[in-house]
Amino acid sequence: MVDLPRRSLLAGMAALGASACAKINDSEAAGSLFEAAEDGHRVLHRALAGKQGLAKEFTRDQRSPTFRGNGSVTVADPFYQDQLAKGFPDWRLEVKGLVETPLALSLTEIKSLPQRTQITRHDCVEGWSAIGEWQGVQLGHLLDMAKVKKEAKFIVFRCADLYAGRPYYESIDMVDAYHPQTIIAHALNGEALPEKNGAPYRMRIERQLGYKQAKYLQAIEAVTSFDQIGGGGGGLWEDIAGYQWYAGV
Ligand SMILES: Nc1nc2c(c(=O)[nH]1)N[C@H]1C(S)=C(S)[C@@H](COP(=O)(O)O)O[C@H]1N2
Ligand SMILES: [Mo]
Repeated sequence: MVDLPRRSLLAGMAALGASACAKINDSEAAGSLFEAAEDGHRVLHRALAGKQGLAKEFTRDQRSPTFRGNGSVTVADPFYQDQLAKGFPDWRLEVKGLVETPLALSLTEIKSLPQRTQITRHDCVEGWSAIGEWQGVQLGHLLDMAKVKKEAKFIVFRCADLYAGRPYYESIDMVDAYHPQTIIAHALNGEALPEKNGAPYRMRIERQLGYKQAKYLQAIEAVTSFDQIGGGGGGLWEDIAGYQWYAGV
């Protein structure tokens, strides 16, 4: 664990205590109490880990023999299936929203950018974990290429699949967006990303739980707020099951 000034940890704990107490007095605020606790979790997690603390990385021999597919394991869209069969020659990853230079990148272009490889553990809230080796480009690099505007507060990930009949999406803040282990992965264990794990790209945001790791990534959008996107919760699971938006591990 990163050594941190005791003051910031105490400040985090005070924020958690103060917001929780304020809400307990508010009898109709079950939802807000949940949010206050979540906010406290975020404050504490950041205080403990430091803004750029790294998730643990593993060795090659610690990798799981298989990395299961969970949630959507395929995309019904015929264009997707056609591209999958051909190796995604015409698939473009868009970087859009609050950027000065919108991008539409091919798989070849993504692979020609500086690469990062990381062996990390994925933790799903359903109660399983797996260790895999991911390779891809840092999200921060793409955001710099697109010249993300100062007013951007969140990055939204738009996916090609439907889950429970809705487009899968997720979002993170700018601290996680520029975290060195936040990459757009196109390879798993040295092979092209399999269909079940999100081909051609999936997010790896190593300080966050499984449902934040958006698969079948189609577009990256910089926004000031996600209130008007999907159900307004910042992600599909946040919308349909009340999962926490800040899912720090
Ligand atoms: N597009 C998309 N991304 C997704 C999901 C999904 O259903 N669709 N499921 C999430 C959940 S709950 C988990 S645990 C992981 C599963 O990743 P895996 O299929 O590589 O194991 O992907 C996450 N990202
Ligand atoms: Mo999950």
